[in-house]
Amino acid sequence: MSEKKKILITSALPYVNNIPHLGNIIGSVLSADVFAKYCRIAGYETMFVCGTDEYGTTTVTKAKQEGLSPREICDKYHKIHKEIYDWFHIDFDSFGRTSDSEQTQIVQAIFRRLYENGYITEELQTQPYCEKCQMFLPDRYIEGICPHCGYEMARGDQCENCGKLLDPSDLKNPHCSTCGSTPVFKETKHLFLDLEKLKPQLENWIAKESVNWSNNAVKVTQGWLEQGLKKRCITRDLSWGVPVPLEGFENKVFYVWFDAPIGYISITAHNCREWEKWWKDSENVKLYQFMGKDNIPFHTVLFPASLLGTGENWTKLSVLSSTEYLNYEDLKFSKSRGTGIFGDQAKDSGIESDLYRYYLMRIRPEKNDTQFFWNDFMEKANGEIIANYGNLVNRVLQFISKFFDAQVPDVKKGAGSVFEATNFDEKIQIILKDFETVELKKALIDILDLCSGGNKFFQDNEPWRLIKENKEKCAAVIGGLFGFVRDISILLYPYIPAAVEKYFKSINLTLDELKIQNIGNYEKCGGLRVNALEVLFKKLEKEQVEELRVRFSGKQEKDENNAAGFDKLALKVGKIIEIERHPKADKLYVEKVDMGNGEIRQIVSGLVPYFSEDELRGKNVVVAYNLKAAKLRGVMSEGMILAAENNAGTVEIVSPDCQPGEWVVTEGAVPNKEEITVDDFFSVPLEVKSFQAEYDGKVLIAGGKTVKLKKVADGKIC
Ligand code: B3M
Ligand code: ZN
Repeated sequence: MSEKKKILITSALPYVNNIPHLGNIIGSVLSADVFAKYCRIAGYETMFVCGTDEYGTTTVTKAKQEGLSPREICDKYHKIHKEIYDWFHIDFDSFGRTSDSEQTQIVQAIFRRLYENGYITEELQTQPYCEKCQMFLPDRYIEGICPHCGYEMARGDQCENCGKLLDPSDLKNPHCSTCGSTPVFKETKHLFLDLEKLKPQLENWIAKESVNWSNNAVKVTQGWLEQGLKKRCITRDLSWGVPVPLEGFENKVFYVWFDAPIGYISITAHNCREWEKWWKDSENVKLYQFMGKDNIPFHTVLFPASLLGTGENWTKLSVLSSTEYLNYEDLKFSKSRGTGIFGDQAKDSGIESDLYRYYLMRIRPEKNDTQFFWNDFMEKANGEIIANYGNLVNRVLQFISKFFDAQVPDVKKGAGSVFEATNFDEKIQIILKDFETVELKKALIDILDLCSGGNKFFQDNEPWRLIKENKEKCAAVIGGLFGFVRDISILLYPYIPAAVEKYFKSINLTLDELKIQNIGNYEKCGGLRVNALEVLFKKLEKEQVEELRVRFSGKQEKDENNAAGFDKLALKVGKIIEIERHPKADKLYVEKVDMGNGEIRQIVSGLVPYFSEDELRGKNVVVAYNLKAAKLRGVMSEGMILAAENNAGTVEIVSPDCQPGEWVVTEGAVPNKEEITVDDFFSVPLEVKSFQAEYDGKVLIAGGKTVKLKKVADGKIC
């Protein structure tokens, strides 16, 4: 993988005040763990660091809510995090906390260097102050309209929609996210990291390193640079944080995103006296960082800028592996709504962690958002890892127990062996390359693909027949398969460590043998004794999965009632083919809409104030299809065209990207055949959230694709 010998791996530090859900887990800790496990068995000197991100306003708020001190809340949740990761078999070399004393020392030391080197400036800043809440509003606590993309709920620190970094004063129409009132802007003294001055160094560094970053990381970073690097405020009016070691700043702490990435360093230092051999040796250490996409710019711009500015030899990001989002049964994970599975619930679900690990890695959201579906989970767990790998292990070991006295025949690689039949050597090279380039989902798929070849070989060679006809040949077939399965197991270890450890135990190999370099080396195999095999995995049962799906699908009753609401509707995609002004009404158009399957409908709509005829002609629209036809100012209208509108009065036609004639539904819903009235229609609340059309938290789908808006981020549809 690298000229560099030492591999340093970090996964984004989870905020301490939340219980992580499966989406958080796949996004950073699990992906990083799979890679770390690979690095260890590949013989690299490896350090895998993570911990809880404990400072900042959210912690203070959470502590208030639970009637505890910030310290107590951190103690409580740190423990919960740790237990969850232990259950998932995440093996950190160091799992720490950003509130440890090493953090204060190292953050302050880095700050002092930046200060001495002239990269820190002091400025009077006008900052939003909420008079009702009586506090300066931290960036995340102020919401408003993003000046770049118009997203309505952009936070003061960053726009979730376009990813741009913001300053609270950039927001249009700002308001306090706690009480909703409009803040006043007051003066207060703050420290800034001078990114402008660091720009040449930073750009140089990015140009050199970004070749190893995932696509979304390169894009996000480029966006930042294009936006221009401005001075960035690194202090806050708060007491829960790393104190600012400068006169006049006694009541302030460092901004949590200034200190959090330094947490990787301090957490290493907390558990390892020689931490500098990891963090101050950029020549010999290669740093891999895993995170969800919303964390990218902090790792590609801010953190490196802080390190570069010290002028010291800090180890900096080399390979960045970021993920998109994981959704849950078409919904977003939501603690408050009880939607989705959270780490503690996975632990209590009765399903082994290996199966979660397998499924999550199998659907890892690498290029697009992906979805956790219970049925898919069951199909992939039972049908892939259990039916393919589990099955081959069983067949081979049982055969050896039964026909070879539980003693493994010699493993030979030559002609006629499973190795030849599956093109083993070549495939192994591909898989190792997948690992080295952190293509963790692809590696998994490639391993299972190779494994299927082993099953096919078993089947084709009919050892149950051979054992009677040609024992010697049978021994060769089975010996080869034994070696093959052992190697597949080594490769699968990073994904399903518990099962592979059980397997190693049953073939009487120690875990020291679990090494990539042993692949292809079968000296120790022939003659091994095979124990009775423990069950590697428990299959998922239909009833069990159904029960869990119901248990974790959020507020059931509410969903069912509301589902009846959506069931009233029949929404269909059409395309406007002709449009003219209503002869008698200023605000109305009369459109001819192609509804697919040769059907043309005439619809009257009140869109004149918002769109020109040219803007609408040829456009896809969603039509309320089962609406009772009615005359509007004397012209017959057979349906209604759906538009979205936000609070600011922006109107946008809902325009799915698919063929006319497609139904617009939520997962599992069936269009209604009965006619409905306009009142019925308006009683079903359709909304836009984060640019997606939704009904009660479920996204609308047309032609297999989520229905998305471009201008209206949040609002109503009618
Ligand atoms: N705690 C954000 C998050 O958990 C933040 C990451 C810090 S990484 C240094 O998504
Ligand atoms: Zn934006």
